[in-house]
Parts: sequence; structure tokens; C-alpha cells
Amino acid sequence: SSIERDLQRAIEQHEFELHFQPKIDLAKGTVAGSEALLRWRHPERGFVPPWAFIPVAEHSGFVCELTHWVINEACRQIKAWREAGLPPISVAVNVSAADLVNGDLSDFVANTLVTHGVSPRQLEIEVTESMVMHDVETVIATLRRLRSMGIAISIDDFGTGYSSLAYLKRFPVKCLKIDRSFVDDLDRTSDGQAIPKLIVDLARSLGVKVVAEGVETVRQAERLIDMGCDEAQGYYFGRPMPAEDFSAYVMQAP
Ligand code: G
Ligand code: G
Ligand code: MN
Ligand code: NA
Repeated sequence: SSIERDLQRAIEQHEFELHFQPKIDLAKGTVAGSEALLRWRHPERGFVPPWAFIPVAEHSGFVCELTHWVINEACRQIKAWREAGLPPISVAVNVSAADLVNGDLSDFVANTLVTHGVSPRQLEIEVTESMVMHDVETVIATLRRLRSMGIAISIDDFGTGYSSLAYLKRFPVKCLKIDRSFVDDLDRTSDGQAIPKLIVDLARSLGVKVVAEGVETVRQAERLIDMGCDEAQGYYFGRPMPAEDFSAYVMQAP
């Protein structure tokens, strides 16, 4: 497709950029980390949202090249923030199933960390439950290699995929992210607390961290604090923003 051809050109022409959304430590109110979200500034089409090109890139196999760009850019930014005197902030990047099945992701990550002199503790990887369904053994092997390098793995959109809880025991998971549809329900329905609470308790008993996504109101934040959720992200705390805005955000944060 024309989008496919455009994607290759877009990398060469530096049309992609990462925006960063803060993750807030709910107990302390401090910035606990960030999630990197890909943005495409197309010269004619203007801003192209991820849902319009990531599925295309996944379908064509180009997504692996895109993920490499994202990981390199995340590491470059971590280094730039460090050189600017910012406190160390972790960056979580989203990857696709193809990145895990191809198996070379851990080599690429290892090399890129070395190139930029970045600690593996500052880079995190977000995967979805559905990715586990693709070639389970290969995916687990790739995730274990990443984990053994010191990279934290989060399960994104937790509770929305088709998967069994059994994989949680086999996966080197560091964190569950409560999908924003469940966070929405927190102040919409009377039983809205049930699923977020269940995920918080599950994370607690597995000994993993839990992050709520899509927090838009103070009420949602308060309910999540009450149930013992560790971290949250969402428009209430901060939108995904360009790197310069994100560093200003961190500078003025508690
Ligand atoms: O803000 P938002 O519109 O950025 O993101 C929409 C969707 O695109 C989310 O599901 C998010 O996980 C996905 N996404 C954003 N950036 C990336 C990326 O760099 N790689 C992949 N694979 N998905 C991304
Ligand atoms: O699937 P993933 O969790 O990676 O995607 C994050 C998506 O959620 C991005 O599109 C991001 O822009 C969006 N997002 C982040 N915070 C909020 C929020 O508070 N409300 C809504 N509606 N979307 C959000
Ligand atoms: Mn994500
Ligand atoms: Na999500």
C-alpha cells in the first residue's frame, strides 16, 4: 500500500517522534516513569495517529523496523535527559507480536543500550496478552532474555485479551496495566470497582506492580489509591507530550 511505502520514507525523513506520558506513583505523587507513544508527522496528511499505521506496519512486517526506531529513540532520549540533569526516568515502549516472535529483539535492545550508555533498568517493554497467543514458546524465550538483561516487562491492556491466567506464572512479568475501559467504569457503574480491585489483588498476590491506565478524574485516582494501586497514568496527570514538555513536567513535579 502507499502507507507501507510511506513508512520507510518516513523513517528516512525523520517524520516520526516519540511523545511521553508520565506514570505517577500514587502514594507519593511523584513521577515514577513514562510510556513512549509513537507519533507520525506526515508532510501532507499531517499528524497520523498510531491506529492508522501500526496495524498496517504489523501486517507488512515493517513494524520490526519501526520498533527498532522506537527503542533507539527512547534510549537516545534517556541519555539526553540524563545529560540535561534530569533525575533518571524509565521509558516503557510498546512492542508488537512480530518483534517477540522474530527473536532478535533482545540482541537489538542489548546493543542499543550499550550504544547510548543506558541502564537496562531505565527501559521497559509493554506487551499485550494476545501476543502470548502467537508462538508461545518463542515469545516466552524472548521475554526471558529481555528480563535476564534487567528489562522490566509489563502486560498492557490487562484483562481485555483472550488468554488464560496460566501464562502469568510462566511469564517474567514485572507489572500489570489495568486497561482504561475498567478505569472508566470506576465512576460510571456501581460495581465498577470489582475488576480493578481484582487486578490489584491479583498483582499483589503475584508480587508484581500494578499501573492503572486512562485515569481522567480525581475520583478515579482516589478510588485507585484506596484499593492500593501502585501507579497511574492518564489525562488527569498528563497527556502524552513531546520530550521538551515532558522534561519541563518532570522538573516542576513533586
Ligand atoms: O496515544 P495512542 O493513540 O498513542 O496509542 C494508540 C495505540 O498505539 C496504543 O494501543 C499504543 O499501544 C499503540 N502504540 C503507540 N506507540 C506505539 C509504538 O511505538 N509501537 C507499537 N507497536 N504500538 C504503539
Ligand atoms: O494501548 P496503550 O495502553 O499502549 O495505549 C495508550 C493509549 O491511551 C494512547 O492512545 C494514549 O494516548 C491513550 N491515553 C492515555 N491516557 C489517556 C486517558 O486518560 N484517556 C484516554 N481516553 N486515552 C488515554
Ligand atoms: Mn501501552
Ligand atoms: Na493500554
